[in-house]
Amino acid sequence: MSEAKNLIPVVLDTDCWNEIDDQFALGWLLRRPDAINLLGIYAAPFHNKRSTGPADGMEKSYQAILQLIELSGRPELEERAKRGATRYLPDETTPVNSEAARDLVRLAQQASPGNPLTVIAIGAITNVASALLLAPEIADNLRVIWLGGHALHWPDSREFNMFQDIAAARVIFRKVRDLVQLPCQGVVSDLRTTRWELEHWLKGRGPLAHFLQEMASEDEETNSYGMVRPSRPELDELPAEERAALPRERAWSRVIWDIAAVAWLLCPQAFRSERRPRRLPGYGGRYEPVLYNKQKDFIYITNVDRDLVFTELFHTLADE
Ligand SMILES: [Ca+2]
Repeated sequence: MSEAKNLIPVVLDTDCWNEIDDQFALGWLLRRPDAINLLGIYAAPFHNKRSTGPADGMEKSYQAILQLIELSGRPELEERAKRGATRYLPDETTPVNSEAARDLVRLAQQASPGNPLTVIAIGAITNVASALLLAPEIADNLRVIWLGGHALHWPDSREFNMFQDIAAARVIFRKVRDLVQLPCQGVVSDLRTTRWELEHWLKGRGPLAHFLQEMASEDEETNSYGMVRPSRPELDELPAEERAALPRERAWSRVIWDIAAVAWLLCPQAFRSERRPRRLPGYGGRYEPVLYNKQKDFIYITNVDRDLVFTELFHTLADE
């Protein structure tokens, strides 16, 4: 029990099935029981081509969370996975009640401003906003690390996690005292990796690492970058006319966005940040003018060193 005193109490809020990056982030947390006390893993709603709507996206994310827990050999965490919202916030004052939101309220009520609960949020932030609307008194007991929106110098703020539920994002920016924002385009977009790097570090290096490598390699988006071509030895054996008919191979790399939020906690030396006055995410796809109130600043990430982050991530995911 004394060991638990040194662990960071964390919950993760994740749209785990929306693409391939959430699984890397969750896998990273699951592989650090020496540092993280993962108290809750919440499924967030999402709607893109991998779901038929927010409810379906949430359910698929819940199933993906359970799969990762199993692959990581941490069955004791299964009961900490919770289903989240089946819709986005209808407005900025009405919560979407869910098992996840209620669990977050419960855990946050056990925390305090001096010993806050860290919330890593890597999807539309509906569940966290709903908890704050259900129990406004928990606001000062949370430290929220959110991957959402774009950099302030980017032409707009129409980022997937943000635009799906702008009302929720505004609740977070208004109410959370201790807030870290990791902007996607312009900052986190530096976190690119390649097929070759993933194979080198993860292939055959344990069930979780191997799963993540295969998932990334077989993903439709990855293949759209030109990975459908045969590898070099197979290519050389093809008749010249078949080789000539293949599409031109492209260089490619891919951003693994969501690992940034975990890295902020476990690899802070990779980041530069500054305290800035808050600007609410606007409904028109831009940040609004500066909001001056008692919670007037937040931690805004300006740079990330991708080599430091991926070194830490790969060493953690792979069996040595
Ligand atoms: Ca995500």
